[in-house]
Amino acid sequence: MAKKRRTPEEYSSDPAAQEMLIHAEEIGIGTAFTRADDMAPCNVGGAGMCCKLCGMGPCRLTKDGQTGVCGATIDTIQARNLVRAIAAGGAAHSDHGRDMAFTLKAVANGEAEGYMIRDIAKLRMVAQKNGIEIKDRAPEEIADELADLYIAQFGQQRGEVVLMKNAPEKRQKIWREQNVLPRGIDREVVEALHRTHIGDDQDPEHLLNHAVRTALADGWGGSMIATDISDILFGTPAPILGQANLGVLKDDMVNVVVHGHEPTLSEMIVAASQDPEIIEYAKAAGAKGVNLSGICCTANEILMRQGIPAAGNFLHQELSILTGAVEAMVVDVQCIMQALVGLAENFHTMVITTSPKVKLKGATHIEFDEHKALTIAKEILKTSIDNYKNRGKTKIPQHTEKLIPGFSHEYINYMLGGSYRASFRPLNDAIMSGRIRGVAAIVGCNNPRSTQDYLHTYVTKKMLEEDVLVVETGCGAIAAAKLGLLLGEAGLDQVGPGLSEVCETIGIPPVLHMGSCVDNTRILTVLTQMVEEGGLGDDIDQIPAVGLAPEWMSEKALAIGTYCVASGAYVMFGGASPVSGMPNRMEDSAIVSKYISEGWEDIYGGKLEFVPDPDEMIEKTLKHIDAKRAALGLPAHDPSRFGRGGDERMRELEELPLEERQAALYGAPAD
Ligand code: NFS
Repeated sequence: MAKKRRTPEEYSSDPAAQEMLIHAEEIGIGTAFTRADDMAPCNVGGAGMCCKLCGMGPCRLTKDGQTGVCGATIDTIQARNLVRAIAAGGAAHSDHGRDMAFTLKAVANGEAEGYMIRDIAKLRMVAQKNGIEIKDRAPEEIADELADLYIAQFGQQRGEVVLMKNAPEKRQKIWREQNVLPRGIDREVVEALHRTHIGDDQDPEHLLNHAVRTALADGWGGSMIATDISDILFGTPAPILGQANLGVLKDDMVNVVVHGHEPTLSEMIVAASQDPEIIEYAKAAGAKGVNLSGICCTANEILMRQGIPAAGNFLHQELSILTGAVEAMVVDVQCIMQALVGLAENFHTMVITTSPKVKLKGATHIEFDEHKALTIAKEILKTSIDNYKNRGKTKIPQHTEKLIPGFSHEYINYMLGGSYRASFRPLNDAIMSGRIRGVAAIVGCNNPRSTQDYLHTYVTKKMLEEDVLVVETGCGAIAAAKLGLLLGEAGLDQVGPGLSEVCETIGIPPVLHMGSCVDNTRILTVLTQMVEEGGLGDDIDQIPAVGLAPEWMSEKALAIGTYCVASGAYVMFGGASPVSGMPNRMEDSAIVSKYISEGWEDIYGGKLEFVPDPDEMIEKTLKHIDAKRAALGLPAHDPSRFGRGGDERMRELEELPLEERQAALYGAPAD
């Protein structure tokens, strides 16, 4: 019997997606949305209660007191599964960082065709922070030494990963005391795999300790390396006008969609697409030119640096092919659905894999090599252009929204004080005065088990009403973009009065797009700089801030959540918990959930919780922010104090008798 299908509105809150899903149904093609309907998730595995680490199992633990064949208890099994997921997520981010480091090395040595060091100021800043001499040295020389230092962090066996020093002093002390400072990035991932092998580490708390160490190696290690080097090679992002959603595809142009994560390839495709030779080639094929757009974090990388439009987030990858207007989808690593190849066979679209690490059966493989990047990028584009003639009927939903991405921590610092007074002071002051109640980082994926973009945008909108400044990355940022929440002053009427005052004064949108998922490290840097600026405590856990991943699905999200918790943040995930257990049936299956929440909070001041109900997530967020405000001795959030424009307020004051006016302006005189 066919499973019950959800309606297009239940699948996605994005009208472009709804249109494409209706189209898919009409032409009888399945997508992740319908596959999610057809595939009921396994309750036992989903709750983390299945162990398949050895050949004596898989062991499904469903009764109180039951153990695996080896005697493993439910909490050990859940902890092991979580550690493995975090190791995989951290490995993905960090391997991306490693590739960036090798590219930097090649650029420094003049061996990387087409690349250059675009942001010398950032190179010098990062090098100096890492103790590398910068005086009287050429950028290439500095870059070479920095590349060597960063490459060494992966294989380092002893000591501490150098980037850990970027965290507040107090935080580093906690990590040192807990013995969770990563020694080397690869070492922690390997040890995570070793410890979770049959018959190794079987103390859940001890295992979860290593989950923290592995996640820290990602957040303050591999991911931070990826962000630093991307900025050095391609420029530190600054606000730029962009567009998002499927309407960015063009009927009269060769549409090439780049999808995945690493900017090394996508940046070169951007460069190649502007090459006169390629434009001519496209024109000779009967098109007006090449129209590039991005999906997932690749979209974020080229959107925030080059203003290249984003065709969409994770769940848009299939939908973009369904338009029939995509000549090629060029992918590298991570978040690429295997279903793309089968889907593309219904159209003329070529799926082109490029990474030596990622192949899909049936896709065209054009392997990328940073030493010959521009040549390969041109080859990819020519192959895509050659495919234009095969295009059939198209159906491009006419939905796009403008956005302003590009709020790197450097830019936030600059915009708050200008070149001469760049500082986080105004942000801290706005939080201390109560204009900004707190900060929420809303990040992470789409998940076809919930309505696409709905949770992201619902929670974001509620936060804004409550004067909570929102920063976003990854697919969450694209969700907000598609809804028009990342636009200057356009949405300020829906923003709380205090936050709206701040946004108007500085001239920023109330939701700041900070980049891709590896760029969550920018959020760590902002939090650290807020601590250093003073007035909000002496460690990250004291700042009135939360991290939310309402529609998470990837192991990378678990790694991010964990390093944020270890850094002191309260992190809530929506959707299902991979360690939920079945507490009603098996009491011990709640041990791990309790430990990553209350246990980690005792140690790190941050906690990890899974909260499927968005209203509960919002309530908990505000409660946490208010509690942190109270602990810092800051005034309680009171929106009635803010929100009237300066002129309006002056006119009101003019009506008052002199004494009252003075009291209102300067406070009541002291007795
Ligand atoms: Ni992040 Fe970026 Fe998107 Fe989720 Fe995938 S693209 S690295 S994992 S789905 S946010």
